[in-house]
Amino acid sequence: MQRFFAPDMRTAMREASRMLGPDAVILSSEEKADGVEVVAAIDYQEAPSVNKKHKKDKEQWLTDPVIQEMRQEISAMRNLLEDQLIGFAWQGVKDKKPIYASLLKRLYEMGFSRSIAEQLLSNLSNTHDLDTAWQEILLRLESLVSTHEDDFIQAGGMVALVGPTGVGKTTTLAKLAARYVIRNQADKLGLISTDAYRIGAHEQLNTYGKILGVGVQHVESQAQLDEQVSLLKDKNLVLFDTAGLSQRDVHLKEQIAWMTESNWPIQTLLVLSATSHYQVLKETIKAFRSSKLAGVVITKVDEATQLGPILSICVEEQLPIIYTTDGQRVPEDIKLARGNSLIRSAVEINRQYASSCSDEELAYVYAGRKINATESS
Ligand SMILES: Nc1nc2c(ncn2[C@@H]2O[C@H](COP(=O)(O)OP(=O)(O)O)[C@@H](O)[C@H]2O)c(=O)[nH]1
Ligand SMILES: [Mg+2]
Repeated sequence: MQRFFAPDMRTAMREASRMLGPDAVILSSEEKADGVEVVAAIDYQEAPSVNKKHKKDKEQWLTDPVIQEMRQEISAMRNLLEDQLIGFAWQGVKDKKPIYASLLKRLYEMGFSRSIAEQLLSNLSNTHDLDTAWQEILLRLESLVSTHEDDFIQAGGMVALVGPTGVGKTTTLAKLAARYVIRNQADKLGLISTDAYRIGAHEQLNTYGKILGVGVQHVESQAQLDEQVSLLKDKNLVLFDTAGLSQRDVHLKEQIAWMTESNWPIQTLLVLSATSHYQVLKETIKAFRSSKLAGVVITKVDEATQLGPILSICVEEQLPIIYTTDGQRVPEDIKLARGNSLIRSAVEINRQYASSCSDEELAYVYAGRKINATESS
């Protein structure tokens, strides 16, 4: 630490900088009768300890019971105020734009995410008649939902079904295999399973294979996969069944890598259950994105109480829907996905289950806040 005296501040600082270097810090300055006195230093160590002291004081202060009680009260007041504002905002929409509010309510009740509902409602050409506006929304929805024109597997190639456990991958694979065999020769189809983890997985697929007269190869490593695929080179279509591990499972990545990092042009279809919640679907897609998804198969449409979540996610993630399944029967319960029939089902399912959102729930969804698991975005 050093003192510098100069006729003015600028000269004092220049002098401090000349003597102590560019890292010099001014600690204090004092006006004197005939100039300025500056105290400067380098590597000044006091600042961190001052910060430490402040931090300690703050910690003590925060644990003070009186302060804690005040914090809780402020937080409760804030929540109350927010609740009221959210309620006012929704009430305002209902008063000013009743048709818009009714349409939004319908879309939320069907399980559509906030962003899709807003997209569907923006710049409607008719907002005076509920039914006309609703028809326009359904047409818009149909144009947003992307599907595949042809029967995906009939083009041949290598197609793997991936997705979480229990969504219906093996059953769907059996349905697809049967669909293929009905229209083509059984000896042009190959079946490979990479599901080495679940007890009974082999038997399940072997049984379907036997019924169809198609052999099933089970592989447990990338090398075995390469070997088996090369043995099936004369097949027109090779379908891969995969283990449905949890989307957080490390084995999943390994198994996806066998296919995506192999030299074979394997296309993947992500199998998603229509009964899953929006957030689960979102997380699943994130986990399987690396497998370069060609599209989605939606299963268990027969068990779903809403189709909004799955349709929203497919639109948001720009994933075409290839097939839908609506039952356990092999091979009957599988269809080519079609936008208009999916939307008809979504409306019908909503009518059947008549899930109804309370005004409070709607107000929260409208505000983009979660009241409970009903919000999707
Ligand atoms: N209701 C219904 N059940 C299905 C459908 N698809 C598959 N399942 C059933 O879901 C369960 C799990 O199917 P599975 O194919 O083993 O799933 P994986 O673990 O993904 O291979 C089985 O009981 C299937 O019969 C469907 O579209 N609707
Ligand atoms: Mg399976």
